[in-house]
Amino acid sequence: MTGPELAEAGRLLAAARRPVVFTGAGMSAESGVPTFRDAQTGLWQRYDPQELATPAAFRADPALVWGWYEARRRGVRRALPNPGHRAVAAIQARLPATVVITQNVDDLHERGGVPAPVRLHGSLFAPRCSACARPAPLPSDLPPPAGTPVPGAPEARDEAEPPGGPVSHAPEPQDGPLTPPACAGCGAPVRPGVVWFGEALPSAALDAAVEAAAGCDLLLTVGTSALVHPAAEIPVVAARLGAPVVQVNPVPTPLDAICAVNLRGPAGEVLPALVRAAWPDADAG
Ligand code: BV8
Ligand code: ZN
Repeated sequence: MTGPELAEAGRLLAAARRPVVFTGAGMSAESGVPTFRDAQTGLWQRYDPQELATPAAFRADPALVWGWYEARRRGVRRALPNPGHRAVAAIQARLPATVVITQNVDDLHERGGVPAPVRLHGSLFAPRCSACARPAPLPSDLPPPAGTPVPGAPEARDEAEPPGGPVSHAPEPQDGPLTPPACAGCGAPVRPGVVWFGEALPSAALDAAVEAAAGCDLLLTVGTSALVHPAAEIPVVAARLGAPVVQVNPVPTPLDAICAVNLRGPAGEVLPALVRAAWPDADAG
């Protein structure tokens, strides 16, 4: 990607001191993690994610919902951070005041070099009891994240692996309903540590996100359709308070109108180019 938009976005990033990077599912698309817009595969294709990701669905069929999250957890474990994730880490390395806010429940920001993103919708890797909220252990047979050297295992997959080409070393259990474990404390079913539709966002995360957006001098929104609320309001908070908003998305979204620059392309290509445009000497990660 080149052109005047990229140059302008690079100028805005180079001038920023307190940027916010706000990400959605598109950030992880090139790592092979399906977005919410992408059709589901296998058993899950007949379910609407927005229906499965609800307390009602878990009450009605805990094994179906737990199985879905287990399948997503394994998918993320097989995935690798893409050059977009590493570019976000490069921005934070260059500007330590950078706040990364994500709607994603995968751990690719952390594995891509951003230690503590603000998680608005929770994580696939923080199960807890559905009754007493006691944290629960991850399933013992969960494979380690791709790229993690496994002693004695065939050569661990290296970064050169084509992005999005998930390769699993462990045979995958049947992809389907799975009875959730019981809480070690009260015996109730364990649930995924994510925010379901109809549930309130964690107030600490939401407050931190609003505060960062209100105080930023640039907001970079990456790979979100901006249809899910209240998360979709975060870029609007920044724009209302005068910060320029730069969007990275291959297609237009409801945020187009508030953006100073719209960069139409995939995050894994655009973000490294943006870092190079801002800091020609920088290693984009
Ligand atoms: C709540 C965790 C109340 C679970 C998720 C106001 C207006 C309208 C509706 C509402 C409203 N306020 C509340 C609602 C209801 C609802 C909502 O927003 N509904 C929408 C659908 C209309 N919100 C809620 O229910 C929220 N809770 O309101 O509670 C309350 C308050 C107090 C007390 C009690 C209750 C909770 C919402 C959170 C739900 N949980 N995730 C899980 O993951 O399983 S949301 C989930 O979906 C994601 O986290 C994410 O937020 C969203 C998906 O959006 P995106 O990430 O943007 O992804 P999407 O697939 O849509 O788009 C991908 C984009 O990437 C596309 O634009 C594509 O072009 C682009 N792209 C593709 N490839 C690339 C790319 N971009 C760059 N590079 C690429 N390579
Ligand atoms: Zn419990």
